[in-house]
Amino acid sequence: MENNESGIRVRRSLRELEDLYDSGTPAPLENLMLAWKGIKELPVNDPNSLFTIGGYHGEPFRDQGATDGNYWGGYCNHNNVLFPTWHRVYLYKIENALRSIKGCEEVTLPYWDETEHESLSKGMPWSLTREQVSIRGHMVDNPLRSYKFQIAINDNVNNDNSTYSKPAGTDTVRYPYSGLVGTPAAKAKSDKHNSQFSASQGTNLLNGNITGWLNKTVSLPDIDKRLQLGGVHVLYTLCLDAPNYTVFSNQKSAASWNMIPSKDPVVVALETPHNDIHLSVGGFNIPGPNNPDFSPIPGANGDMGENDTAAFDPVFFFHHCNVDRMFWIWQKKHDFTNHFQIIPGFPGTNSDDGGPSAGYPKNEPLTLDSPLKPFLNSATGTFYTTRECINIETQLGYVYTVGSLDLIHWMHGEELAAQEKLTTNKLRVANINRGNIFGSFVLTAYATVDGKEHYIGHHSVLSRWNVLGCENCRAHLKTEAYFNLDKINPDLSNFRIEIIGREEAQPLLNAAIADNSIVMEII
Ligand SMILES: [Cu+2]
Repeated sequence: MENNESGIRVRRSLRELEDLYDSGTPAPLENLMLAWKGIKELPVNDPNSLFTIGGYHGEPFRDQGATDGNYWGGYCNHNNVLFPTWHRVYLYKIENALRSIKGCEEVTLPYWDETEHESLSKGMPWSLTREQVSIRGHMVDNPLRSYKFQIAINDNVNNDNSTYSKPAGTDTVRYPYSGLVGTPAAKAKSDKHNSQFSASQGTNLLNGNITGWLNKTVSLPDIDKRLQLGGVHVLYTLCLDAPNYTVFSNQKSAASWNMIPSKDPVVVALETPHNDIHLSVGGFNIPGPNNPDFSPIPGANGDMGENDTAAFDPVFFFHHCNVDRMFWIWQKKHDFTNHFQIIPGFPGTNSDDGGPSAGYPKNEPLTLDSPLKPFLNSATGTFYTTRECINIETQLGYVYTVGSLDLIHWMHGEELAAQEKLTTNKLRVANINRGNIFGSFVLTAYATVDGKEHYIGHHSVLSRWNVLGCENCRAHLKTEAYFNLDKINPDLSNFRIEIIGREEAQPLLNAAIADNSIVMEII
């Protein structure tokens, strides 16, 4: 049923399953929900349990990263060239786990099509937010809404003060709620914060925040429409133009590409809109003062907003499935469905760029043959590599239905080359030291035109709960952001940046801006 005639798994939009469910064919969505219920209930040491698989991404930390903030104790790769492929195999593993549940052998992982019309107008599919759902005639707690930690997660990283620990029985939460419960003081604060919202208010605020992030645009005619940055919809669209895998794959490489002197428009990495969705679901407000829906809720700290526990919230996998779909669309568009290269030595190709993650030594070059730990390929008995998951259909055996931003036919070769090339000045914001920043944050840029300040773009960084006191982070986790200026007067005094982070980090962020250590220049 979820496989096509040739036995290839077909991953559909979650809303396709909802439509079937609402029109008398409930089985595909019901089976998906039963599969999720199944992996959530498996013992924590079962390799197919959500606790085990969700835990590969971040907490519970292992190796040096369990206590040493110089390492990342999770296996996930971010801010480096393994980001798209590590997560590609990760999704494949959870899909197999879902299919291990009795009666769910045909289930495939659906994607949350984040840029189709209904998402843009309503936010998350209802099947991810409804409190209770009917499965085979019984009302049950919706398995896709959250996960209750079966055992405690203990944050033992130096300087974290256990704030990010989660006692057994804690539920994952999303915006506007807070899941910081690691200390009695943090728990008391979160309980008070969370009691402000009923469940339906919470869902409405969440969807309002998500649609704000999705639809954010620049309303400044001085910037050509095609050069305007903006929210998730704009950024997913623009990332499809990234010219090669290295810069498409991650923010570190894209930033280094953007730094090369040229009048080319800003290149957007796939990781960038991906970060935005994490922050919108996890607890960051839409950037920008002129957004009509701007409703700051300080203290929101959902799991999706930091890498530590993001992958325990089921929505993580529906989001990443869409990210993987966008990766495949980019591959089709650029004729990279069977091969692509990693530029040797380019920034973003070293294990230090993102962590290093669990199982990776410091200063190790990342290549098409780097192991994607801890995912074993049963055919070879060794860890999967990027080279083994380039073609989703021939190597992993799945395809996507045609969703938003996808086309049946993509222009190639001459047709593509004949397109008009755009040129622009860019604003570069650099020397933002993530070692001084507590958790994830959003940098927003504004330009003053005719006496009025306008949003011209933002840059989201998905991080870990705490990178303070991390020597390696100080050396390597410098963040940069770039913004297209087109016809805006490039006098630096016309621009202002703002960095919004966690409540606890805000004084440090304000200080960083005030002491002028952040570099701004026009290139
Ligand atoms: Cu992610």
